[in-house]
Amino acid sequence: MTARILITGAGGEVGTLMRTRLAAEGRVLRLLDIADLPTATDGENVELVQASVTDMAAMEAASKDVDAVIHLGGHSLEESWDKILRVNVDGTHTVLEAARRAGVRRVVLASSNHAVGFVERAQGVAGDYAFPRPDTYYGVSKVAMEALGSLYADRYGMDVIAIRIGSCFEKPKDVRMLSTWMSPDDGARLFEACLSAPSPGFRVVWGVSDNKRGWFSLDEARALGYDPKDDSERYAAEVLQEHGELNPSSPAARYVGGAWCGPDFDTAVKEAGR
Ligand code: 15L
Repeated sequence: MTARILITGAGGEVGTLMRTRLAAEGRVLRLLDIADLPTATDGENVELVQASVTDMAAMEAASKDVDAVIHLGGHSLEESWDKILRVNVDGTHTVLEAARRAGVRRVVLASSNHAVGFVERAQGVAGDYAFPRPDTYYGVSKVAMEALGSLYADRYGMDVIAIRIGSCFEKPKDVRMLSTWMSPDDGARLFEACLSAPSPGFRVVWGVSDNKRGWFSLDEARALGYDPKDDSERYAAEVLQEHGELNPSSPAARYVGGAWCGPDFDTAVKEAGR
C-alpha cells in the first residue's frame, strides 16, 4: 500500500470527499491546500501543509518522502485566462516538476470531462483517448495537464494517470450528472486503483461510476483494477422530478461538457464585453 500520499487541493470538493476515504492503516496523508484545512481528528494520520501549487519551493518541500501525489489543486470551475494559466497550468507543471525533483515516481492528476467537453454525445463518446475538445479555458488547462503528465511519463519514466472526472459529488445534482456522476466511494476506489496498478506508465481514464445512463468507457479504468460499485440510477426519479428531462437541442444535452459549452461559460466574450 502507498505509505505517504501528498494530496493537493485537499480542502476542495473532491479532496474533502477523499480525506476520510483514502485514509488507511499504515498510511499518512499529507494534505496540502492554499486555504486553512480542518485540523486532524483523533487518530487521523495526516500532515497539513498550507501552500500554493504554484510555489516551487513549497511543492518541493511537500513532495519529500512521498510515495505518490494526487493533484486535485487548482480552480475547479471556469475562470479568467490569467487565473487558469497561473494556477491550473503553471500549478500542474510545478506539481509535476516538484515531484520529479523529489524522486516521486507516481502522480495521479485530476483531469476533467471538460478536456473533451465539445465532443458531441451523438458521436458516441468517449474512448479514453478521445482527442481534446476543451469547452472552456478550464478545459484547456485540463488538456495541458494531460499533456504535461504525458511529458513527465515519457521523459522521466514516471507513472502518471490523468482521470477525466465526470461529476464527483455526494449525489448527482442535475439530469446530466445522472450520466457523468462518480460517487465519492467509487472515486476512492479509482484513486486506489491508480495508486496501486503496477507500472501503468501514462494513462488517461474516465472517472465515473457504472451509471446506467453513462456515456463513457470504463475499460481503461477497469484495466487499472477499478471496480465501480455505484450507479446514479438510484437518484434518477428524484433528479428528474426536480429538474425535468433535458431539452434535446440545448448544449447541456448535446455535448459532453453540458452547459459549459453554452454562452454562460464564454469567458472571452464576457471579459472583452463583445
Ligand atoms: C468539473 O470539472 C468541475 O470541477 C466540477 O465542479 C463539475 O462541474 C464537473 O466538472 C461537471 O462537469 O459536472
